[in-house]
Amino acid sequence: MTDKTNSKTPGLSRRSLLKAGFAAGAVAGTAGAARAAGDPLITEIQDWNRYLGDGVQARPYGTPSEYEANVVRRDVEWLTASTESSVNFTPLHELDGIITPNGLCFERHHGGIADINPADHRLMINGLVDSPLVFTMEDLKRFPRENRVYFLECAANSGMEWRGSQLNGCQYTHGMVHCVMYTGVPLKLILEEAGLKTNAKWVMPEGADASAMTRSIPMEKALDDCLVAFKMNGEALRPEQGYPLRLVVPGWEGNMWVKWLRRIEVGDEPWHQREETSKYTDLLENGKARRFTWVMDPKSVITSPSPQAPISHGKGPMVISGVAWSGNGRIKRVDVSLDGGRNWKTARLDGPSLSKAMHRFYLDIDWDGSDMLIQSRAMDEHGFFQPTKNELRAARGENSIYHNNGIQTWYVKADGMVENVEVS
Ligand SMILES: Nc1nc2c(c(=O)[nH]1)N[C@H]1C(S)=C(S)[C@@H](COP(=O)(O)O)O[C@H]1N2
Ligand SMILES: [Mo]
Repeated sequence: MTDKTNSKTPGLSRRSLLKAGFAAGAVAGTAGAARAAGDPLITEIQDWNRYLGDGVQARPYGTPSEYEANVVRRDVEWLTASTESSVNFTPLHELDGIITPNGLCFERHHGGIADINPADHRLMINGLVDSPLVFTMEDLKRFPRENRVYFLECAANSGMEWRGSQLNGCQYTHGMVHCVMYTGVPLKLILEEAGLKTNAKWVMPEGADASAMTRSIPMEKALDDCLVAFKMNGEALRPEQGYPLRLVVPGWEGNMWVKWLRRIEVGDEPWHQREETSKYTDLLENGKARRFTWVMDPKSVITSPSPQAPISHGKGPMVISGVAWSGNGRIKRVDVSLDGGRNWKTARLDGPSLSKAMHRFYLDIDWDGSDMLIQSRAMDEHGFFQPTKNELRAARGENSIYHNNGIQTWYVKADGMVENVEVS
């Protein structure tokens, strides 16, 4: 290298620039841009600028920078008895935009991850059809296919919060949700291929995993927007997301999105499977249970600042950011409160606004450095909005685990640290 600035000992001119820089920095005060003037990271050539980097085949399948090693799915050990029937959580506090990267989509399985060679995978359609059929993966890829972005939320997301604020971080309180672009064949086309009998009113997808997950889905939904999907974000489904085939049931609770999809039975009434009777029902105060509560109602959460993403920069301009979604359609508006729900400001929705997909919102504020109780409240295009947690409890009692879409409160302290709290 001939460039003098790349020589080992910095020249006089650089040293004096450095001094001048420090002086300028001191005068300029706290503004971020001015601080850069005396920064050795600006005035000194760094190793990564000096030496060649890795070549093209160093990372045949790309992974994030080593500095992002903390951005991972995490579980809560005491929450479940085994790792095979368990859950981990999407690190929402580290993400932006509306798409969840494949390797960070939360996982929920009831019998571990099925390990399936796609060449050995089959999808059977039987029951009230003219001709029962069996498809290979290759057969399925010959049907016209679609690309759609949808959120998937487990009905148990925020389930721990029914009894008060518990887990300190939106990853744990709200991380049983992800949003990806699926490529798949409309379920309608596959059912039509088999030919539906006139009394065909329900379908029952079944998984090829050890739990053989089965749920009843009404025919109107099956013929509306369900997909038999084989790709997520452009590449094959991940094994933990149902490789090689999963059902996509837009806007409805995650449990119905059967992974490792091997069979769809067509019937004239629901099957009352375990997962729709003893589980995924909501026990009310009077001893009765709500059943078939399929749609995921509007919900939102502030992802930053949040307990895992405290404010580190002190008072001044900052961005409050979060996500909102609704199983009914698009999010129309998100309001943000800085004072525990007394006053509300309308947040800025940014990025694509797609039906039954995640929406990103921002509120750009000038923080005066005092305590805040921050909340977000989503409203969808049909006018449904998020209730407070106490409104939810008044309507449904406190026996529930599922379908908690109550407004979340984060207590932001003057030092920037954040805690999960509830306001009454
Ligand atoms: N075959 C099968 N499908 C399944 C499950 C399962 O255990 N087995 N879990 C369900 C539940 S409860 C949820 S919330 C979603 C989770 O999807 P994910 O693991 O892609 O996040 O898959 C659903 N589909
Ligand atoms: Mo779930």
